[in-house]
Amino acid sequence: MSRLLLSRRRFLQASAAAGSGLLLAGCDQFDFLGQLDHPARNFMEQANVLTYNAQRRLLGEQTLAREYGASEIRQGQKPNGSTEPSTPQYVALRQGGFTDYRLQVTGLVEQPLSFSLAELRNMPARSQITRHDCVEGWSCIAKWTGTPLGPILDMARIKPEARFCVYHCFDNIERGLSGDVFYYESSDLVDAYHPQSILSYGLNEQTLPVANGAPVRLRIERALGYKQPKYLHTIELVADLTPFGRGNGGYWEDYGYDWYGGI
Ligand SMILES: Nc1nc2c(c(=O)[nH]1)N[C@H]1C(S)=C(S)[C@@H](COP(=O)(O)O)O[C@H]1N2
Ligand SMILES: [Mo]
Repeated sequence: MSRLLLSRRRFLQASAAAGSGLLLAGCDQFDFLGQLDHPARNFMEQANVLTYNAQRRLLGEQTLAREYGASEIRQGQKPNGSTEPSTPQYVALRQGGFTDYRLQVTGLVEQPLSFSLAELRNMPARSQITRHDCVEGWSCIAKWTGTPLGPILDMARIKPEARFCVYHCFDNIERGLSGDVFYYESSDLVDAYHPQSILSYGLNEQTLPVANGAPVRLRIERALGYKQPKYLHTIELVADLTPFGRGNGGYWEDYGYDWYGGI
């Protein structure tokens, strides 16, 4: 079912439940949406009456990825994939201690934004000890520190037609005769607004190392390793993922991995 479609009545019921301290039990109560010709679904497809912001606030708080204690951090975060981007742009930024780095928020927003690393570090921070699961079959528990993505998207004022964030990275993971292929990823807005989705600049109490994505990498804690883009430079709000890469929403998705990639 689509997690972004809710009728106003259902939404208000759910809001009241959330407001009174009741937890929403997953999506089960909205399961009628899975029935293709259900009148409620047909109604809702036409009646896009809610602001996306309000939906995301509510639904984004559904389930947290498990968090661990400090004693459960048993090893460093194993670097994987790109570990040392070699594009001139990245090399120059790195040599300058990332003082010229800017994170851009672009696309379907009323207010495009750009943040320096210092500005990101001065925003409200969150730390979380979580487990990173790579599809190659290894896991690491690590402490990630960063600023939540949701408030940044609010500052940019997302347009109603925006449905996904595309995360553009500095590393040319493939260098071919037909040009460079840069790592990219994407998520829906529920995952973007999830309280554990942070723009991470700290790892295990240290500055995020280059091998793990310096200066900024996104954590989307309910997703697998390949959904954790390193070397992030631009967050682009879009309505459609098909124009990017080969159209499947991410570098590894273009090789057949699942787009949602949940753990
Ligand atoms: N930009 C970029 N992000 C990336 C990758 C990459 O190669 N480039 N690899 C992904 C994969 S498959 C994994 S498992 C994790 C590895 O993160 P780590 O090096 O911090 O362990 O980053 C993900 N994000
Ligand atoms: Mo991975």
